[in-house]
Parts: sequence; C-alpha cells; structure tokens
Amino acid sequence: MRVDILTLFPQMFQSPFSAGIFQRAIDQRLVEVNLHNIRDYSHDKHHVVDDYAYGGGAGMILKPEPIFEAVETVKSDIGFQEGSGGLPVILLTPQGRPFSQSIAQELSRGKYLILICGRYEGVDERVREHLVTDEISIGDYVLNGGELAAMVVVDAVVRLLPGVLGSEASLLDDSYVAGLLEYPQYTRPQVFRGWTVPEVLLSGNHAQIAKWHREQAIRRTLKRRPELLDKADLRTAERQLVDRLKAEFHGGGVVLEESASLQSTSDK
Ligand code: 6GU
Repeated sequence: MRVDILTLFPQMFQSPFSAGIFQRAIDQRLVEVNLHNIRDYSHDKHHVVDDYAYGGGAGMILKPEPIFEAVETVKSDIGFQEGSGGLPVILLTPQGRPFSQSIAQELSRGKYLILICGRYEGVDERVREHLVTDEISIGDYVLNGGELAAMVVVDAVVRLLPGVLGSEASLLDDSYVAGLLEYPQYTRPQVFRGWTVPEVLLSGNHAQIAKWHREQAIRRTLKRRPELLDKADLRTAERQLVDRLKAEFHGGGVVLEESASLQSTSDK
C-alpha cells in the first residue's frame, strides 16, 4: 500500500513510523509512506498556507490552492486517471465520520490512501466539496490538527495489511473484530504478590479455556461497552448468557463484576 500524507508538520510523523511493527512493515516494503509539507505547494514569497475567514470569525483558514496542488501532484505521481474511482482522499477533521475498525478494513483493501491533515480552525470548504472523497474523525474531542488522527488511521490500516502481523490468527482474536472486548490475559508468575492466575487457564483443557475466554469477553463487553453486544456475533447459548447476566444485573446482583464467577446453565 502507498500512503501519502499532506501536513504542515511532517516532522510529527517521524517517531511513530520509526518503531516496532510499523517500521518492519516499511522495511519489508508492505507499506510506503510519503510525507508532503503543504507549505511546499504555496508559491508566494512567504509560503503562506492560511488566511482570514471571509465573514470574520476567530482563527485562520487553510487556503485551498496548496492543498489542491499537493493532492494533484500525488495523483499524477501515482498515475491516477480522474473519474476512475477507488482513490480515497480523506480529510482528517472533527466533523468527519467516526473512525472504526470497519473503515480501517475498507481502507486496507485499497492500494492507495491520501490523507490531508486539517488544522482545527478550519479548511476552506472547497477542499471538502471538490477534492476529498471522505472526512474522518477519531473521536469526540478536539485535537490541534489532524496529524495525530492520521497516525491513528494509518496504524489501524497498516496492521491489517497481509504479512504485517506475525500470525494472521491474532487478527481474528482482536477486540472489535469479533465484536467483543478482549478477555483477561495472564503470564508468569502464576502467583504475583499473592494474586493468582485463574485455575482454568492452567488446566490444559482447551475446550474449557476457549469457553472461559468467550464468557469473560462477553462479561467485560456487557460491563464496559454494552452497546457492542447488539452487533456482536454470538451463539444462542451466548445470547442466553447475556440475558441471564443482564437479568441478574437488574436484580441488583454483583455478577457483572468481571471477577465474579457464574456457572452457565449447562454446568448446573
Ligand atoms: Cl481528525 N482532527 C482534529 N483536529 N481533532 C479531532 C479529530 C481530527 N478527531 C478527533 N478530534
């Protein structure tokens, strides 16, 4: 995949892309990231990139010309034919659609990705109307610019590219992919400061362990993000567990404590 990022602060991207899984993906040529300083596409004497808002108001607005020119330069470098579709040009802005795992999956299927980092004060509306194909926000809070959001998007997309993660299985297990939050995990020592690892995990009984993992994931999701359960891919017995846990919750019980143990009907 080729990713092109337009920003006023290309230096912000150095360290996140220079470590761990991301650096390895770049070294293995699974992804190529090109940073473009929007200021380089402004041709007046002082390389001005922003200006006052027509009609007044606080803050400076990013001018359209340098952004259009930067995107057009990237498109011509890629050899993109206008109107042939399939080239996402995404503006990172708090007004965008909320970023999600399914958007990351959608983007990871493409060959190219162009990201424009807005500044929070604003971007000339003609960039939205006539240049970008989509707008993305990473959450309901305000950042100074789209740079950190672009890093979040690229990180989530790149780890989905074939070959980037060690084992493909780890992708399926991820929170949000299965529609549930991750279950609790432990490593050695078996007893740490008197706190023990749950017995079942030491049993060697893989069916029991898998069942415990599912149940813990469901409990955690119900407690922390109940709205995710509506879309989660659950089996009939798991739906029944959810209903039972909800009923006990409304009954004032403490079963929603993730650590509380509860036998499923089949165990009774
Ligand atoms: Cl994409 N940009 C800015 N400036 N703030 C944000 C955001 C993006 N997503 C959440 N907050």
